[in-house]
Amino acid sequence: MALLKILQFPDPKLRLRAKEVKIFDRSLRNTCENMLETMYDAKGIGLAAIQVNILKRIVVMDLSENKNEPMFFVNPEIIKLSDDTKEYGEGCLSVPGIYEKVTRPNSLSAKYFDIDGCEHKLEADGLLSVCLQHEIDHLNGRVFVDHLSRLKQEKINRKLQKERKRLLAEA
Ligand code: GNR
Ligand code: NI
Repeated sequence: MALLKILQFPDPKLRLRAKEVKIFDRSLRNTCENMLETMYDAKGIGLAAIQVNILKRIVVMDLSENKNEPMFFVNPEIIKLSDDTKEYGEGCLSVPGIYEKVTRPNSLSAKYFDIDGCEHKLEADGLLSVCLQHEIDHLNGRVFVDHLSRLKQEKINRKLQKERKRLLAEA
């Protein structure tokens, strides 16, 4: 197992579209394990492969209290989003220190493959719905700040720039 480096917004690599997984083998299992370890280490509840510079449609997640219920979604696809929406305070491991309310469809149905290549269907609301939408956005080159107003985005960019300057001065 290995810890992977998490790309930081606004890295242009976070804007690419991840490619479908076609082969379900040991290497996929290995990638999933490393992603899970990286996610737990960073205290996140989800991680998309693109965030660790792997351009594949893979998502790992663990929404459990005791961090002992890992979930893997390969080639996840949203089938339907509800018309009703809900606001939820989101953060992202690729945008550290930024937390903002995002409005998204409240519930969804989706399909995905598990690690062994078996297809599953899923209905979700609550945190699973929020997190799946957040992660599938990543696979399509989107970041949660894209959902915010221009004004908020500019504020976030200024804050991140300031923070980077501070870190550079420190070094
Ligand atoms: O750790 C995370 N927490 C979180 C909180 C609210 C909505 C979405 C998330 S996902 C995020 C981890 C992450 O960046 N996944 O891409
Ligand atoms: Ni994220």
